[in-house]
Amino acid sequence: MGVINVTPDSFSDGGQWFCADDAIAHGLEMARSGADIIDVGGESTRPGAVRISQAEELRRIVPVVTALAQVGLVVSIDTMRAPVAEVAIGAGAKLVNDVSGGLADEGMAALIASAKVPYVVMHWRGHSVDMQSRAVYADVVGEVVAELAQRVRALTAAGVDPELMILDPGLGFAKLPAHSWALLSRLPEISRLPCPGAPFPLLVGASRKGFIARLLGESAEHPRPFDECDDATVALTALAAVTGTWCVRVHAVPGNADAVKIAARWRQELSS
Ligand code: PMM
Repeated sequence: MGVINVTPDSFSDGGQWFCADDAIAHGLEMARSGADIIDVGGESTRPGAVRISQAEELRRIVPVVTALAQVGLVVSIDTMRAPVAEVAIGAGAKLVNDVSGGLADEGMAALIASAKVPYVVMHWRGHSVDMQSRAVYADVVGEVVAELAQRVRALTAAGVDPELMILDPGLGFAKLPAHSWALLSRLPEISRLPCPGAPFPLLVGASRKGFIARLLGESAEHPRPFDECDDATVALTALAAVTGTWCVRVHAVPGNADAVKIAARWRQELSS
């Protein structure tokens, strides 16, 4: 999954694709480089980000979703708002990526239940403005599994087909670096959530995140710049894909597409 943040302020690629024409060209380029899905988002979720209006979110995403869907690409809409997801589906989006797992908008479950599209349910503890104050865990993997299981049950009760749910541990969202590393090292436990529908496909969004930048930087005060974290992202992609992760959400597609192919060949050998 290749990412396009049509935002002026995302931490990883903020401003680069804010103009619709640039965003569309980038989506086409990522598809040529091997992305199977193009994830279009209009609202930044970097730690501390303040929400934008629904009208502004729609203004940003509609031309990009429309143009990429029109040429036959599989487009995912990265939104927490049901009305934005609905417009995007009308414009051709085939998947909804909701970083709040349905918690930010009580209308989301009903929309997904009726639209019957694949739905990414990410682990989330609240809006970006103060989410890092909620990064408090005694057992991060156990708590993320329990909280995702709660979301899966609530969404299923609201009519969402569990067969269409994709789970995501929400790396960096109300997580300190140690939490993200613990979750990455135990991905299969998240997939095997104790709910009807398990094992669930997993989506992992590690690309250019702060926990990688901090590991590779000279010191905690000097993290590696985000756009110099792409090789490390490729390494994580290979590790996640080898454990059976369904999808990785990344900014720089070519190296990650190669890593996914390598991991698929590795898994073929393991199962033969
Ligand atoms: N991370 C970001 C935005 N959307 N969606 C999913 N499903 N998982 C993620 O980890 C995720 C996401 C924030 O990162 P960005 O600013 O680099 O897009």
